Amino acid sequence: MERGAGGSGQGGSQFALEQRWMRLALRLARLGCGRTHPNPRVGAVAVRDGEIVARGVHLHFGGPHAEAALIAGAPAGSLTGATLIINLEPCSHKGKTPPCAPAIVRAGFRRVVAAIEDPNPQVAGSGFACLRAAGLQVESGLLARAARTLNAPFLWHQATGRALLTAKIASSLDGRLAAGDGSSRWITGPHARERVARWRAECDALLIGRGTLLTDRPRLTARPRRDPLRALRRELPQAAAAWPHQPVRIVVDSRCRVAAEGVGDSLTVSPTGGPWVVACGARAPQARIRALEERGIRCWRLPEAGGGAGVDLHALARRCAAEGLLDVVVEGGATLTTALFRAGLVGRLRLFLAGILLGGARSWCGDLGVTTLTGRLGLTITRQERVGPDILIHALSPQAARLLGEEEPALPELELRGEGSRRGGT
Ligand code: AOF
Ligand code: ZN
Repeated sequence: MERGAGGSGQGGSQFALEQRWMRLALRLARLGCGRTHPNPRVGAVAVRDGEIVARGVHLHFGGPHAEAALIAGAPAGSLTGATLIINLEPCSHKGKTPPCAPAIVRAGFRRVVAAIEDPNPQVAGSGFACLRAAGLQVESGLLARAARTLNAPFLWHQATGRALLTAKIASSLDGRLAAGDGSSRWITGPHARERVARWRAECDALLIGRGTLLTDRPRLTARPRRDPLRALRRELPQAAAAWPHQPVRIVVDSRCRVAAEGVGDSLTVSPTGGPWVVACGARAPQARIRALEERGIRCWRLPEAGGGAGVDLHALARRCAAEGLLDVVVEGGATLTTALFRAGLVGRLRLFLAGILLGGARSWCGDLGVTTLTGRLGLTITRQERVGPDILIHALSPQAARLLGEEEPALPELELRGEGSRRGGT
């Protein structure tokens, strides 16, 4: 539930201020993107008498939680009677670090404003309960939607045990990825490419099919020109040194053919990026696996789907999560993307549309097994934006939409009744 829409007067201005502080907590949390997984992205702000007195962020996996970092860096006595604004419920369990809720009580806070509850079964409301039992005032729900979006991979993993796969596509207005001769550089403009570079710097891993590796030889490195969090990062030298983060590069190749085709060499000659992984099937020849591993490329041997369909993609999404990689961006090609949609594994879609028509057969989406309209795969379009000359559409699968509290897609017959008459329900 999103807290407190439509405040007014004294209460309203206090609410606007708290929203501003929560936005700062979310920006701080974003500094941890690509580094905290499989843990969540968490930022915190302490406020007393209307002033920010301390900030904290969870910067990397295994490191101090945002609350602990905040408390450690706060001036002596500054937290007595203060309010803690944080994008996730404080933890109450002892994991790699001590529990945060009792530390918040000891630090002298009077009130805690959180965005969302932590679904981790070790927490799941017990952090709030611990704070309340000690007499602190606790509220939850402020900017909940933004907080769920930021930690969508963590929430998805808690709910499904799998990595959250986001399909990224850059296509022509008629949904084509390339012209008839295969040329595809560049369909979208530099603004869209910069956006993709930032996603790469914030996700945990990139996933491509063997065909894309062979035809495009993508480097799959994060090379953004501008850092949207530059100002914050300057104040936190630890975060500055770590930017841009380089995601793990995963190639799906059921028989490990990249080893035989000499592509193994080109995998090792882009040292600026993250580690390469080849996700292969149980029947991949051992000699090829060894050849890749000798070059320092990891191979994940996965179960195979029936009927010679290659790697079991559910097993792949679970393996990513088991490796701690929760936020995985799929960068092509059409065969892999289609197979992932067919398997119901794509949680999010980010579709760039360029104002060009290419015609032909190279659509970004192949056969989904939909033979009649009622069998369609419904997505919830959550946002559309202009990115330079291109359009970017954000959409969620039904499962992701439910989890992230977004609306179900409107039914065509309801759309006819005019704007606003959408089917509700989460
Ligand atoms: C974080 N950072 O700032 C907060 C977290 O294994 P541990 O001890 O690091 O605990 C991880 C869990 O703690 C995590 O899954 C989440 O439920 C909770 N809160 N985690 O990594 C933080 N506040
Ligand atoms: Zn904690």
